Amino acid sequence: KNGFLVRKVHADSDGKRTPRGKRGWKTFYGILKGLVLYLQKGEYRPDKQLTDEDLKNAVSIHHSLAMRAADYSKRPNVFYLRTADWRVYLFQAPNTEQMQSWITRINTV
Ligand code: I3P
Repeated sequence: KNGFLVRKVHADSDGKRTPRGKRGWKTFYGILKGLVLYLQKGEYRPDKQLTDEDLKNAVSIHHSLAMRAADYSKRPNVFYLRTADWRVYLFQAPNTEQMQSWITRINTV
C-alpha cells in the first residue's frame, strides 16, 4: 500500500517523549513493503529511488499496532502507530477511507 502521509513523532524508542523541536508535522509518501513502512520525502514519482534519509525514516511495523487517534482532535484522519520498541507516531491520512486502509494493512501483516 502507498500514499501520502503526514507524520508527527510523539515518542522515541523506549517510549520517551520526543523533545520539542522534533515534534512537527511533515509530509511523506508512504510505501508499505512487507514489514517496513518507507517514508519518502519530497515530490512523488513512481520510479523514484529511496535516499539514505528515506531509509533512516523507515519504520519497522513488525509487532507494531496501528489505531485511530480518537483522542487527537487537532487534525482529522489521524492514526497512531506504536512500534515494537515503543516509538509512537501519529500519521494523518488524506481521508477516512485511506486512514482505515492503512490501519488494516499495518495490523494484518
Ligand atoms: C511542535 C509542533 C507540532 C505540535 C507540537 C509542537 O513543535 O508545533 O505541530 O503538535 O506540540 O511541540 P516543533 O515543530 O518545534 O517540535 P500539534 O500539532 O499536535 O499541536 P506538542 O509538543 O504538544 O505535541
